[in-house]
Amino acid sequence: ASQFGMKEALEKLGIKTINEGTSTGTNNFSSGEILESYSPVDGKLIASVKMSTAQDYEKVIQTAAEAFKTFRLIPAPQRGEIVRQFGEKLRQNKEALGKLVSYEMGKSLQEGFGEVQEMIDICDFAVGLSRQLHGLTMHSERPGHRMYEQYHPLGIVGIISAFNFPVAVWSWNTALAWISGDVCVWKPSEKTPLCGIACQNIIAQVIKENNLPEGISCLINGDYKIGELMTTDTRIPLVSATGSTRMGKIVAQKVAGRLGKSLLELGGNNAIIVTPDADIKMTVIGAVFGAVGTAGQRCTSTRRLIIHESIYDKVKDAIVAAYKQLRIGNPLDENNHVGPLIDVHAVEMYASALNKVVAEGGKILVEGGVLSGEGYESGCYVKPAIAEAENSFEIVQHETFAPVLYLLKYSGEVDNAIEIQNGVAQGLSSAIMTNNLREAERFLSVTGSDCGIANVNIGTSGAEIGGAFGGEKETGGGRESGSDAWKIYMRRQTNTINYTTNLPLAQGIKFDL
Ligand code: UN1
Repeated sequence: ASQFGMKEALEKLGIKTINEGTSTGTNNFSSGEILESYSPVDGKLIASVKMSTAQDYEKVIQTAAEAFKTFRLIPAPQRGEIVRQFGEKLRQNKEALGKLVSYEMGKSLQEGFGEVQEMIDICDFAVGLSRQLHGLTMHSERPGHRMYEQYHPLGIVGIISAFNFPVAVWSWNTALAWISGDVCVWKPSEKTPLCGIACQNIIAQVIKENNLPEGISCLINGDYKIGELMTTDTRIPLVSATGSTRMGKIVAQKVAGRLGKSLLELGGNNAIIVTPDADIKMTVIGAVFGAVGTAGQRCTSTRRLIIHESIYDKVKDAIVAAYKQLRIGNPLDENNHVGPLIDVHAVEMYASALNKVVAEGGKILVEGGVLSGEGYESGCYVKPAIAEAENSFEIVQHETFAPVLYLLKYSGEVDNAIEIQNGVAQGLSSAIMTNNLREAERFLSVTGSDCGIANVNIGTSGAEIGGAFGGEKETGGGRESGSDAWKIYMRRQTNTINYTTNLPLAQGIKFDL
């Protein structure tokens, strides 16, 4: 792991050969088995992590619960100051952490840095928000009464995150949870445990420097079984989970079974509608980055292009030509556009999707394939592929976490394209490329896109942190990050205060003693 100053990056982030996977800020409790983290970039072992046992988990939850008792008493703007310091530390560690993200997960170095930038951005957002956690005041129907609502801290927030955004998604949750007065327990993906260790090391410094209670930020590492402890634990009022729809359905049912709250960010099947009025140059950039960025492993990746028949061939030719320019290889080398998939299992899913689309009658326009030879030793590098398909194909209805783009054709009005776009089980992100105001407004209207994110003249991925992030239908319905997403991290209380010497009842009810 000596390439591109990786050794220095790991040192700066406090990554050792064997790391403690169970941590409550500065103390470690790990007593489980060893989890090895191999890089999809070169197939080499980066470092190992001691996983958490059920007993370790119990210690973590007790420490978190203890920390909550004092952390909730710290005024919100002072909690904001902690998040501000965390953002500063992220700025100082941006290069190292971005590199680790790129090396452990496989996304391009630029995207690794971009992910850390998202963390910094959410910290800035949360700092301002820490002075604005306000509810409303209402007019009471009774004289001499006042009504208002306030938001109180919720408690322990459980965070289950995915490999594809191994650091940012955690920070979207923690930055808001911390200013809200909550404490967090994080289970990172087993595929990117070192990113979890690195983040925990950074926040642990902030916690220590501020003499804050142990347990504001806790880390557990392990497989789904350790995650399951969180979903069934009544001491965790909110579980925020990012990952597949399959995983989300299990988490949702477990958490709902105890009437807990869950925040779900699940699969997408995101499309760009390309209308006759689209700017073709912009369409190509948006579609190609959307489809091959992060090697197609964003939940917001572009999976389908829905192109009007009148410009179909033109758009198809331009996109196919752009794919010929793509350089696939080591993501730490900034000359490359596309890095590896996360592991060989993901490669199998990719290959099987390509077989399926052909079996269902699709036509391959840009051939896929697994790359081998020098620089591709990890076996995780694949060629981004394009297939002509029908929206009704089983495989098109399915989210394949890989760079496979389906071209679909529509005719007539934009409504027909919207129908195709909405005709999937998922509802995360969507976009339209058009210079026609009527089409754009139609797409954004009540009969338009049914997704949580609907963009005009930009692609489906790359959301800014200022907006609420999430989607409908099988995407799970949760909203993270900006806007008023903070509200789920707090409990709302309605207060009615009587400042008279009488006790009138609401709804005019008389009750004389
Ligand atoms: C995800 O893929 O889980 O919109 C999150 C984007 C990023 C976040 C993606 N800001 O592409």
